[in-house]
Amino acid sequence: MIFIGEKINGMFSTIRKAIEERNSEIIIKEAEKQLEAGADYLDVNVGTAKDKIEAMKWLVNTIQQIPNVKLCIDSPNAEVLEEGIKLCKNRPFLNSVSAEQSKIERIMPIAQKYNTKLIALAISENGVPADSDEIIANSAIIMEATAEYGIKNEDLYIDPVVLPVNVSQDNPRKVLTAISAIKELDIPAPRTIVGLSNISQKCSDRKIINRTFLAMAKYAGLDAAIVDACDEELMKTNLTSEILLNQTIYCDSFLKK
Ligand code: THG
Repeated sequence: MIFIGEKINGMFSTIRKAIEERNSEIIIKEAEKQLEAGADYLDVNVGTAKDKIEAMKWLVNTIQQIPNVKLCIDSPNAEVLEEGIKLCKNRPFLNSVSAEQSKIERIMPIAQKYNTKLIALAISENGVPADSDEIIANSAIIMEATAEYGIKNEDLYIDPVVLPVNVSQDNPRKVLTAISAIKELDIPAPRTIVGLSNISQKCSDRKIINRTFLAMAKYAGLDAAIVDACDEELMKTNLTSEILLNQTIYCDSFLKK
């Protein structure tokens, strides 16, 4: 399972302020905290920053003061994505393309040119999918395009798009069904990813919702997740799930990883 730490995101007020003030100390501290907690990659999203390209370049360079850090460059804007990716020393995730033709044409060439791993949202011109069949249909559109651009299934991470359970209670089950189905679309299968914390936005008892859904999604075949890596109980849920799914060998110290 690949974990991508979610915290370097202008959506968080402390990070938004740190980006505005170009306060590298706060950014590096937040990055290191996530890495120590077990994040494999760090999501980098400038949020609503004014000059998004300059903000992204500054963020990437700042975080890369940490040796060997791996990044997931997150933006809806192709130019912001490309400028961030250009600066990455290790092979990054590009987050994200979608099944929309305009996104495919603009963003897949960037993934191809810089040989990134690619996250693709299962969103089409019709918006967020209404059901698991539509997630799968959008995944097929994405896979046809990645095949054209020579992007391997092993480097493609399809995101079925997780919505908050308080506004869309039937979404989690649709996402779980879609994750299993996506893994059957080709051999080798494309990979799957979710933004885990989306599921509990504006809910109470957020963390138990996140943890429970992670366990369920892992059974469905989830390969990667953008998460709050600093939630220790979430990381324990992950290790326990891997024991119960017989993906790691049980030993009495299975939580002491
Ligand atoms: N898929 C992909 N990328 C993504 C997402 C996704 N990137 C962004 C997001 N979703 C994943 N990252 C977060 C980061 C924070 C939160 C949720 C997902 C979050 N933030 C608090 C909130 O909205 O309530 C902010 C709280 C605060 O301000 O402190 O929950 O789905 N590919």
